[in-house]
Amino acid sequence: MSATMTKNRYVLNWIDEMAKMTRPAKIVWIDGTEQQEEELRREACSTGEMTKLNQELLPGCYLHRTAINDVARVEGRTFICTRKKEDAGNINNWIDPKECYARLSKLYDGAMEGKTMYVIPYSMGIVGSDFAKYGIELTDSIYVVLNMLIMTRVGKNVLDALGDEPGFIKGLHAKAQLDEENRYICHFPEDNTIWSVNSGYGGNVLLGKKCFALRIASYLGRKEGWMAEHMLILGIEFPDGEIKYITAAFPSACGKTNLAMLIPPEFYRKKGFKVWTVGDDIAWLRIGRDGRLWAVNPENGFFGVAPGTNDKSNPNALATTKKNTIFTNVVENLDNETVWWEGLDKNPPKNALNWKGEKWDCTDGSKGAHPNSRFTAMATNCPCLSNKFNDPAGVPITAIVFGGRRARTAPLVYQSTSWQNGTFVGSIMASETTAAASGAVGVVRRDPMAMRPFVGYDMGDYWGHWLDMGKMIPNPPKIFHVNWFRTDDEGHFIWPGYGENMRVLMWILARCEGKVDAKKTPIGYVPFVKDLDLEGLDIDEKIVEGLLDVDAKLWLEDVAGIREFYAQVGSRVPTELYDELNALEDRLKK
Ligand code: OXD
Ligand code: MN
Repeated sequence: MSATMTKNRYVLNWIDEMAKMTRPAKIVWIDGTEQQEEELRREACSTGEMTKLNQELLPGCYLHRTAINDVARVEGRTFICTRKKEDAGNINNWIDPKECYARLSKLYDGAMEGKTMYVIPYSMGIVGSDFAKYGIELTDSIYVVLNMLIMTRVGKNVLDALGDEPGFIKGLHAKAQLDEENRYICHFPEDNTIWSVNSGYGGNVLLGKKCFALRIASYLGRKEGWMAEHMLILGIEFPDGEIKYITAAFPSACGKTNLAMLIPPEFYRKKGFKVWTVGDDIAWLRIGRDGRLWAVNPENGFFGVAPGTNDKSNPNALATTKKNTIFTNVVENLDNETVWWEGLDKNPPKNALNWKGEKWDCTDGSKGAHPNSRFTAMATNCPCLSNKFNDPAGVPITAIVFGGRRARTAPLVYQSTSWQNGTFVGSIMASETTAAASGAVGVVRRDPMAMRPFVGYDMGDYWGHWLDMGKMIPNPPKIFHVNWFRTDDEGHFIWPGYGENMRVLMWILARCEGKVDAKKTPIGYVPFVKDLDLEGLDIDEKIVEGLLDVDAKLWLEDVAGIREFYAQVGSRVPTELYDELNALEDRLKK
């Protein structure tokens, strides 16, 4: 056993117990030093777990391929194991914790024989800050260690900050046989515990991210009076230097990273506007002493979707991936040891391996990169990283934006009429599914607050917590909904999206400041076209009118879908949300 880095008996006893079950040949503590990280990279390359890329073109960059059956989050195999089934709710999968521990113990039994168990002490949030929460992940995967070193703050200082306390999240991960039938991503929120087995894919195994910073943290947030949300955080700097911050929740693979790193259209840039990224996936929100809602990004890196990332869609993300990045399931260009993915450019490599590691012929119509292929990149390499990224206080939030991928119903943007109505707007979010989770792609499903796969307790209680927070925040952000994805009859996106989304964000901020009027519709406030800044954009005002249109017939169909969904969520849906739904239906019928 390598030297321990703490005397905390809760930590040591737990590691002992887990090691007795998994029986690793040795235990290595991850200290966060560059020297240890480099040794691990070397070892991963020697076993083929990673491939070193061209160090002149992509310094510090590596490629990894997952198993072919292990390429996305597996919601069907993800469980919330509360003692009472009702506390996990109808939307989550549930197993009784005792039964789950017993079932998984069998899968973990001897799973690390002949292998190393790595002990990763990590912090979500800035070590020592009010927002920070600590975790320890035990894993037999160097890939996991190297990703966690990018995505979280790792090292001995985490254990020092924890001291002798028991308050850390206990995460156990073993790859085992990568057996799909026995893949489990299990959360025990009442025990601060996460057990993950038989997967090696990021969202299932980087336990600080979805498992801790969303599922366990949402549970803790309800208990402790704060919120953990699937939201990006960005700042818009005005020419006078003032910066206003927005959080936005979109379902997985719907452009959160692109919006977070948006480059303003030229005419805004010329006036001196800038956009700064605080986070691209997760926000932890607390009420500040000034009565506003403040947000931090608890992560330290980006685990972004590679396909579609290019120097037009997201030049900042692309620049971020040029060094110290781990690519997963992208194309390997054998001529110059670089990487490629669909949508990077129009020059797929001729001499290449696809994401499965097979020789790839880019003319045969097959995809080279997996649609959910990823980059794991350091936040500090991002050219537009906010100087508040490392500020322990976080940033004050002016507006919360919800968004989905909807071909028709939702207009380009609308504003809710109150916090309660905004909570309702979040609760009825719907989106067409993407490749970020296994299953069919392009099917509309309800994804409230983009948290359907990530709430660590009953969804109705979660909405109740939103309503309670609204009562506690003296000066709450205003709540909006956007939809960049309306399509025309041929299925083409109508709104240009990407950097042009800034125009919508500017309307949102103007509304927050009471600077512009809006049209009251049955669903909320919609912009007058004249108030959307369309300068320099080649789009007919009539088309923009169309994007803002609220079709009562489609919305009434949606109301029926919402009723079904609320019924599925069950008895804990707050009555306030039914009041909102009934009132919406009445307004639509008028
Ligand atoms: C992600 C996801 O990886 O939401 O962020 O799947
Ligand atoms: Mn996400």
